[in-house]
Amino acid sequence: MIKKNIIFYIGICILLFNSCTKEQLSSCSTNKRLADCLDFYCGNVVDLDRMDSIPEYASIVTEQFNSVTAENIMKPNALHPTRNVFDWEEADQLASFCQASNKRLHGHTLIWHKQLPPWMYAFQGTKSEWEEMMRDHIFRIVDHFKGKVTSWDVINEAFEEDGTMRNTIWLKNIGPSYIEKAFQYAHEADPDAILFYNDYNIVLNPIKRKAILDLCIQLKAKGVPIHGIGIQMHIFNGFPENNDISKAMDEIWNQDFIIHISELDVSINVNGTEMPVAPEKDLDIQAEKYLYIFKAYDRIPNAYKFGITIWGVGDRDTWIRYSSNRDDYPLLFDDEYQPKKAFCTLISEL
Ligand code: 9MR
Repeated sequence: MIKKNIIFYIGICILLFNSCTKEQLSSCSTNKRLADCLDFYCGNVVDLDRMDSIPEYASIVTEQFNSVTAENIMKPNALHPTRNVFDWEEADQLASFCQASNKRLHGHTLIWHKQLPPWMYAFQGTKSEWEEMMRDHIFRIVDHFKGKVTSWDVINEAFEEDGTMRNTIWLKNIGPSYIEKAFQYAHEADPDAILFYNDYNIVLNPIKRKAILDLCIQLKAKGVPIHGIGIQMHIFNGFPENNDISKAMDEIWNQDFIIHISELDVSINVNGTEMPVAPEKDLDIQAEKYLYIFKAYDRIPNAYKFGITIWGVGDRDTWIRYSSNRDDYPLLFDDEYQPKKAFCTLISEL
């Protein structure tokens, strides 16, 4: 059930919110919508528990963004917990929220090596049985969300840093063709869905970028329905260099692939030192980095802009703190959900 407070926020924000006009830009206020400052979609990842229990979180998601990615509830272990059972409940709630608040929903992710249900890791079968299992997984999910989910990360993180294909259960049991098959199954289920290959270190690592791009070009030439590349963009204040960010984007759209900056966050603590408070100077650098990325993205041709998705709302929500176990402040809002320098800079400069 979609909770009442979410519906309440949708109503309030329609009444209160100003669009992003130049006259209103003198102060940093969350009464200006980030999405209104842009002519491309701007999204965030959503966690339904936080949506329901933290009003500030819910209001930022509802008010500032016009696109949504599920942080975890549309991954294989959540949607497909046992061989013949799919669990749509939470993802359906999210889809209803997106429909009610007029937000685009991006599906993340169909095929990955992580967050798979135990039965999938343990599956035994011939190559064709594996293909059939993968087809059933993809087809049933994409078909269920047809008309509600605009786009899918069909394949997530299939390459290693040295440019070889990651030795996942999919590669081991089906072979390299699992990638093109996955795109075909998704396309069969929803011919209107925009289909992405999504990965990290695409900017930082030219070897990995080339391997991904080469494969995508080759598949597209064969008629495989692969439309875009998701550049996750989990980056740092100091790197990658700004020029490299633009160069990587240019290389991708020049090959006729739509670009989704799909998981943006800008870490300020590369060394993982103790950092109980975010230093002002680092937050200033972070703001410039965010601004550069948004401006560089804005410069690519409109036809190739799928949008930018930020990977978390307030700093306290970031995956970096609990996955990498380090102090960090990589997002647009602080631990109390107040706008940071990065948010204010985007609102005033874009
Ligand atoms: O943010 C997600 C976090 O809550 C999960 O614990 C983690 C598990 O692997 O996945 C995080 O999201 C990842 C995304 O699905 C794929 N790219 C990297 C993201 C950060 O790890």
